[in-house]
Amino acid sequence: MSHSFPIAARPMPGRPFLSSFEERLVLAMLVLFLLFVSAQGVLAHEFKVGDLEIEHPWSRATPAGAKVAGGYFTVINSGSAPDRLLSISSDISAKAELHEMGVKDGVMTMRPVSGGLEIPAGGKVALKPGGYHLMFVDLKRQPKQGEKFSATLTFEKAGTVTVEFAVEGIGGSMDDHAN
Ligand SMILES: [Cu+2]
Repeated sequence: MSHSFPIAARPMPGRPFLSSFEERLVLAMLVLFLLFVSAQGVLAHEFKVGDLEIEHPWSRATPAGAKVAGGYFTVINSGSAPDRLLSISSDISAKAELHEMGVKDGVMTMRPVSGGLEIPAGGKVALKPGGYHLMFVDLKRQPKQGEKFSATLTFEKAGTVTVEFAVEGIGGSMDDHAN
C-alpha cells in the first residue's frame, strides 16, 4: 500500500530543521563561552606591566589581632632581560616586605630578602606558602575572606603596577608566622 502525505503534513525539508539545530548549537556554545569567561574571572586574575605578568595575587584572612598577613602570586617574565621586584606597598599595612622561608638547623625560619627578588628573563617566580612570599607587616585591619585589597609592586625595569590580592580563608600553614 502506498500513501501519499498531504503536502502540509510532510516533514519540512532539511533546511529549517538544520538551522534550528544550528541555532541551538550556537546558543549552547555561547552559554559555555560565557560560563568559561565568568569562571576565569572568579578563579584567576592577572595583571600586566611591561614584560611581566602577575598571576592570581592572593592573601589569607587573618585571626583577630594578627599583625601580619602573607601575600602570594606568580610573576612571569616574557622579556629577554631579567627584572627585579624591589618594593611593595599597600593600604592594608604600615609596611610590606619580601620574605624567604628556609630550613636552618632543622627549624623553619623566614627572613627578609634584601636587594629584591630576581625574575629571570623568560622565566617565572612563584611566591607561595613555604617559599618566597610578601609579608604585610603591622596590619591596619584584618583582611577578610572574599574581599580584595590592592597593593603596589615596584619592579626595577617594568616599573610600578597596582594589583588586587584576593583574600582566601584562614588555613593552617607553616607560613603562618603571625604568632
Ligand atoms: Cu614572612
